[in-house]
Amino acid sequence: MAYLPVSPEKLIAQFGPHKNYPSHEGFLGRDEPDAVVKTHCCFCGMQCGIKLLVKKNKVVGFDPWMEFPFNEGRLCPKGVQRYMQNNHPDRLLQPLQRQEGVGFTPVPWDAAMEKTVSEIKRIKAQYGNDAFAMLSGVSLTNEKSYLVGKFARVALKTANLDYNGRLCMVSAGAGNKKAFGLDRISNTFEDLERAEVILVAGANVSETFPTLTHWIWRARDYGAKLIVVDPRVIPLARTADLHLPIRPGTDSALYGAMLKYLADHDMLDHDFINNYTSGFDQALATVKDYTLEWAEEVTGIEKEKIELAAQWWGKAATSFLLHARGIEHHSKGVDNVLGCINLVLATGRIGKPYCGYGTITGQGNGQGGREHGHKCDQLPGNRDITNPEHRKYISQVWGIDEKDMPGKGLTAYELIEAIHRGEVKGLISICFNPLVSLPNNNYVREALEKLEFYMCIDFFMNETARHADIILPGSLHEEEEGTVTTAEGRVVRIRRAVSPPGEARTDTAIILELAERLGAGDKFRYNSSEDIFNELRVASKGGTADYFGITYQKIEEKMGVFWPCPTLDHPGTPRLWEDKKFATPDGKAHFNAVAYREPGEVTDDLYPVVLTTGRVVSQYLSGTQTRRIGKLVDIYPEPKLEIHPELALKYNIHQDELVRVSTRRGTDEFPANIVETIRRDTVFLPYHWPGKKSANQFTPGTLDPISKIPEFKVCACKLEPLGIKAPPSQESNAFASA
Ligand SMILES: Nc1nc2c(c(=O)[nH]1)N[C@H]1C(S)=C(S)[C@@H](COP(=O)(O)OP(=O)(O)OC[C@H]3O[C@@H](n4cnc5c(=O)[nH]c(N)nc54)[C@H](O)[C@@H]3O)O[C@H]1N2
Ligand SMILES: Nc1nc2c(c(=O)[nH]1)N[C@H]1C(S)=C(S)[C@@H](COP(=O)(O)OP(=O)(O)OC[C@H]3O[C@@H](n4cnc5c(=O)[nH]c(N)nc54)[C@H](O)[C@@H]3O)O[C@H]1N2
Ligand code: SF4
Ligand SMILES: [Mo]
Repeated sequence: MAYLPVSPEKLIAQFGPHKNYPSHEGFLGRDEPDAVVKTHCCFCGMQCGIKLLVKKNKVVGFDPWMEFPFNEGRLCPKGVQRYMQNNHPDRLLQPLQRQEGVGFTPVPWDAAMEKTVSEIKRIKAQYGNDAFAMLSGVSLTNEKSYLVGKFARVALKTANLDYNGRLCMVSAGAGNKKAFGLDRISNTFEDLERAEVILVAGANVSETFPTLTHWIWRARDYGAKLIVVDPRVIPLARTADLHLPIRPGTDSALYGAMLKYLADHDMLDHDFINNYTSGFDQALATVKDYTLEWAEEVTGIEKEKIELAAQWWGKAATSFLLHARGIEHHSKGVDNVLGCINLVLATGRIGKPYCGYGTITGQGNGQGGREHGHKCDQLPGNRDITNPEHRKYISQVWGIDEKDMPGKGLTAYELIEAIHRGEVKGLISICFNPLVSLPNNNYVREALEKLEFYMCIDFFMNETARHADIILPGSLHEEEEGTVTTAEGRVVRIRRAVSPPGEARTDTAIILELAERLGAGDKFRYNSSEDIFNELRVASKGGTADYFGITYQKIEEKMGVFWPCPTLDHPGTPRLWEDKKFATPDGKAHFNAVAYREPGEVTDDLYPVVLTTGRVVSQYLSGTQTRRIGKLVDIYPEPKLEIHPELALKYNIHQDELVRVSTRRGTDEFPANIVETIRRDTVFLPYHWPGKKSANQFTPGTLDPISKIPEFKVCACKLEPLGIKAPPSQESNAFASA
């Protein structure tokens, strides 16, 4: 379903001048708020500016923050409902302990902490330090991401720390590091405005980054041509000049064929290729046989459309290429990203006004959270945990001996495999709901049951927490100071509007106390989030993600600062590569040879239909937060299987009929939603639900060999109609109490 962002002009037309529409000034129907706090939305990577209205230590509403440059007051359906989490009846207010035969019972903080710490010590003593693992998430601020990274290495002393960005941006990160030596979008979204061609690959922008749609439409108003690559006619594709309905899992074939076409028709920037890049000849040699006919065969896109896309891309003076999880959630995710980058480099359109490239970061702090060291292979500043120089520098900042710094650990899904093998026995998770979000979740559930001890820090009881021994009530976004880095690379301030209710504590306070009780308190002396940020600045200094020159005050004054920002007098870097000096060891941008390879699982006689998974506009990720907000549930109460009328006819499936979906990993039933907006050989299931409604009971544990991202976007399934109409959804009443 399309969501059209509301422009400030429209609001003013509808409600009159600012003071007349529901704001703190007019504040129709409510008391005056005690405070109005300028902060950012807690959900996606756009990090729209928002003003929260606070009354008696509760967030009671919001106001648009017109001056924040990216969204200029616009918000999407999730943004306008986010405040409903605060003061929600499901909020965890006390530590809980699971007791056999009883279930969860409240316990005092001291007992919950003591149990956790004694189990950590026992497991480490019995099985070794790496047998205790930690999983983290990038809804956490930069300060908390940094703190978790340090906590795991210095207090837990484990190598096995990873994070939910492993399911999200790692293919893009790995591709960007290979090509540019640095992992950030090249330009701000404002540079979309005068791009002549915009290519959007595997990004359902209007539903997943709704406020970004505005910048793409602005470009269209100036005459830009919009190309959308997606197996579905997503809302953005309905306003595109060219839609390429790709067969899932075949993107690198498309970009390879386009590269060959550019070379065959001499639509290359030779000066840029010769002077500022390496590897072009090899990249081109790899795709020498990728004709338009071959690409049509592999991708299922008519060759005329591929040719037109290549011509538009080749001839444009300015352009912007954006991609998201549609091309990245693959066992060839890094290849797909490199295929896109090759097209950008071949035409030399980067590092200039209106010439941009980048992945659209998914989670709220998906950008900052992938820079400051809670990945299994990373130290702060996007440093490498296996690099002796990097280890030495961070050990110095942390005041530890380098030989005590753990090495590279296992990635998120590999940790689940290690639990099955009996190598990992204990787990802490914060800000992650792996039972819903990891692939092959029946296998994940079995792993959780095998753990000897599991502790979860969250503000709601998520589905994974139901398998925990201890649950600690942590904090919402609006309950702590901090910073996040938006999808544009802009570091912005998150403001504390209220304090945690009941006995809930801030995430930071919980981690600091655990560190203290584990005997590492002397390494964790901070009086504020700003103290942590100031240490992060030093730790990032000299790394590729250099934040040293960014201070809380500077962010305040400039409404955000773009990294890299290496010195205090540096203004920050909204546009990368203007000097054409790339962050690779040789200073050049690297082409990479990308040979097309099939997805991990292809269709066959038993499983003849392609299944792909993703999102809807009103639900967020594993749904822990948005499935609790009534108005968002009402927009899309439960998962439906999108299927094309021709495929429905073939299997005799009717609208709203229950369809049994089976893959090699699971079987369950979903109502059919027959739509013409999807390929005839593909079905789509949104993934925001647990248990019987979960898409991840079907997805495989196949990983990209480099990024270790799971292949969420393609597997083989079979469909059987059950001849029964699906009962009306009970979701709104059953679940969402706000
Ligand atoms: N409403 C909402 N917004 C969100 C989120 C949310 O959960 N809900 N999550 C946030 C996060 S963390 C993320 S990562 C982003 C994700 O943002 P997106 O990547 O835009 O979201 P997805 O729905 O996962 O996938 C995007 C598109 O990929 C297409 N696709 C599937 N297979 C292929 C393929 O093989 N090739 C190509 N080219 N396309 C394919 C799907 O049809 C889908 O339209 O959204 C962020 N914003
Ligand atoms: N099939 C399929 N699976 C997918 C995807 C897909 O497209 N298809 N997409 C993948 C992607 S891109 C992503 S990003 C992952 C996301 O996977 P998850 O990280 O599991 O998703 P979330 O719902 O964000 O879970 C975060 C948990 O953290 C809690 N939380 C949020 N903010 C805070 C905070 O500030 N402090 C604390 N303590 N807790 C907090 C929430 O309440 C929630 O329980 O899912 C992946 N899984
Ligand atoms: S676009 Fe993203 S950041 Fe903006 S309001 Fe919606 S969910 Fe929040
Ligand atoms: Mo994500």
